[in-house]
Amino acid sequence: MAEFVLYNAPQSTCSQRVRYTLNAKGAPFEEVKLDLFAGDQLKPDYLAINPNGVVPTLLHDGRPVIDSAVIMEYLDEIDHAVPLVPDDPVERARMRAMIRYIDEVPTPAVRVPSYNLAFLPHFQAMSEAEFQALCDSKPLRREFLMKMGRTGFPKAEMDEALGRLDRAVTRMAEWLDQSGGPWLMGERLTLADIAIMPVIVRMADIDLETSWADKPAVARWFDALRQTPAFATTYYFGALLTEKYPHLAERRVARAMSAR
Ligand SMILES: N[C@@H](CCC(=O)N[C@@H](CS)C(=O)NCC(=O)O)C(=O)O
Repeated sequence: MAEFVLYNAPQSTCSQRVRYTLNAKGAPFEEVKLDLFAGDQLKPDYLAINPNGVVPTLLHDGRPVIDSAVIMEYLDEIDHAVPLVPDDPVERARMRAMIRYIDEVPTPAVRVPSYNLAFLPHFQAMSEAEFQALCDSKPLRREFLMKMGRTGFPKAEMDEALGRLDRAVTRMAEWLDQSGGPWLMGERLTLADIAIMPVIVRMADIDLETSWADKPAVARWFDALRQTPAFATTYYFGALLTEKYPHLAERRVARAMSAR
C-alpha cells in the first residue's frame, strides 16, 4: 500500500483541497475515486474509515485522517519541506480563523447552487420512497437533501446562498487588500488560499464569476492560483461540473452568446 491513499471524488470541492495540498507538497499518493451517486461513500467498508459517509479520507500508512481542513493541516504538520502555513503562531491562528470562516460561510453556501444546477436531475429520477431512503442513509446531509427535495431549493434559499457567497468574496477582497497579495496572507500561499480555492473554482464553473467583476484583487488571485503547478494536477479533466454535465456547459455558451 502507498504511504498516502486518498479516497475522494474528482468534482468534490472538499477533495480538491486535499488533492491540491498533496500536489503542492509534491507528495505522491494513490487516488481512489468514489462514485458519490452510486453511494460508494455509504458502503460499510468506507464508513468504517469515515463514519460521516463523505469524502475525502486520507489513509496515511493505513491510518485514516478525515475532514478536508483537518487533513490539510495534518499534511502540513508532517511535512515542513514545503510550508503552507505562516511561521508566526499569531498569523497561524489568523489563518485558522480564515479557514473556519470559509467552512462556515461560503463552503456550505456553494452547495445550494451546485445541487440546484447540476445534481438535481439525478434525484428527480428517483421515486419519492427511494429519495427518502437516500436522505435517511446520509450521516451528515439528511436534512440538507430533504430541504432540497425533488423540486430543488426554493428561490429564497438560492438568494440567501448567493448573498453569502458574495459576502465571502467581499471578505476575500478585504484579506487581499490587507495582505497586499498575491495570496490571502501575503507572499506565502497558505492553507487559507487552498481552503477557499474550490469555492471560487465552482463559482466560476457555474457562471457566478460576476461576483468578483468589480474586485480585481480576487481576479488576480485566481489567475495566480491557476498558474501554480498544483492547480493543473488537481483539476484534471472531469474535476469541473461543466466537464461532466453537458447541460451546464450549454448553459454557459447560451449565456455568453446572449451577452454579446
Ligand atoms: N467537512 C467535510 C465535508 C465533506 C463533504 O461534504 N464531502 C462531500 C463532497 S464535497 C461528500 O462526500 N458528499 C457525499 C454525500 O453527500 O453523500 C470535509 O471538509 O471533509
